[in-house]
Amino acid sequence: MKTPRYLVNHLYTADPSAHVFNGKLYIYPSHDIESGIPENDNGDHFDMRDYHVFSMDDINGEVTDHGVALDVKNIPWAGRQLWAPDAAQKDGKYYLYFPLKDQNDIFRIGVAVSDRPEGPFIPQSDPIKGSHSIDPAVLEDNDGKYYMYFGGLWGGQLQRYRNNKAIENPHEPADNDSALCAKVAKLSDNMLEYAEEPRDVVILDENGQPLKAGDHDRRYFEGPWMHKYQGKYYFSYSTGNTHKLCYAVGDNPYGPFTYKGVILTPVVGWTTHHSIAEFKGKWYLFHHDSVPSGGKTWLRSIKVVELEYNADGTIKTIDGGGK
Ligand code: FUB
Repeated sequence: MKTPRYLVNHLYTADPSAHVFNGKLYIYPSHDIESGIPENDNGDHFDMRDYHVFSMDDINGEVTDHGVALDVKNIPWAGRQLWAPDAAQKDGKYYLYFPLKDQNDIFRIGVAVSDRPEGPFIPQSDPIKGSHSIDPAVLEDNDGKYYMYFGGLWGGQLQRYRNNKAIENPHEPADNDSALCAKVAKLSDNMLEYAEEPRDVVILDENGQPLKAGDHDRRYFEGPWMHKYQGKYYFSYSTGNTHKLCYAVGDNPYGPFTYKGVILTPVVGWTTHHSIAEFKGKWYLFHHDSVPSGGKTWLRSIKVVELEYNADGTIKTIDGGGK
């Protein structure tokens, strides 16, 4: 399969995080709805209220919708906006990580727990201590350690922080300064907390210099994902306002990572957000676009396409079909 295919058409879904648990493929997407809130740079129109989990036995087979796995009305600390989630498995338990604004309209990252990969998930009573911003993505490394990557600019509020502390006048750095970075933190043994202060995920250019804030074609914006291929760590992400999915490669989960190129050119819609998973010996890119809704940026549909590597470990660029 090299032509992207839509996975479901009975719901609008986005931000698909795919994992293989117990030999089956599970997808943890956002569930887009028509909220009636006008589109703005703060992303208020992405006013999602629950998650559904999907599973597949085969990449070309049927997609099972397991129904509502977590509802905002059951999250004790909830304000609004359930954005892009991810999941992890440890010792027979499943953890759903999700960004949500608290009652002060500040994005935090929450955890909900289940005995089953498809949920339902029971939310913890508070967000992860010290968490901020959006888009959690969890790597289970081969040594049994788990790392959470997160962060998003603009509506994702990353520009409100420096060194994990809120600043008085939220702003992005000047174009010639180093770009803001995604963050990474090792998770605690119980999977419910950060085991350390989140660190910067630094992306270097071809000269070994951190990407600049003005380098909108390559700098990190949101939607982090980490996968391992042939022993290397592939950090991939969205460039936001230039609408690309890019990647950078490093030797360990913390980086630094060296910029390598574009995985997916822009799609129809504004956001682009993905995950990468190996299933039955092939690699796949899960992503979304807004074609089925006629281009409504807040009503997206998830897709899958095979991902191919060149012999040197670089990824072959896929055409997203947008401009
Ligand atoms: O789905 C809401 C937000 O849009 C996600 O959290 C971002 O990554 C972007 O896809």
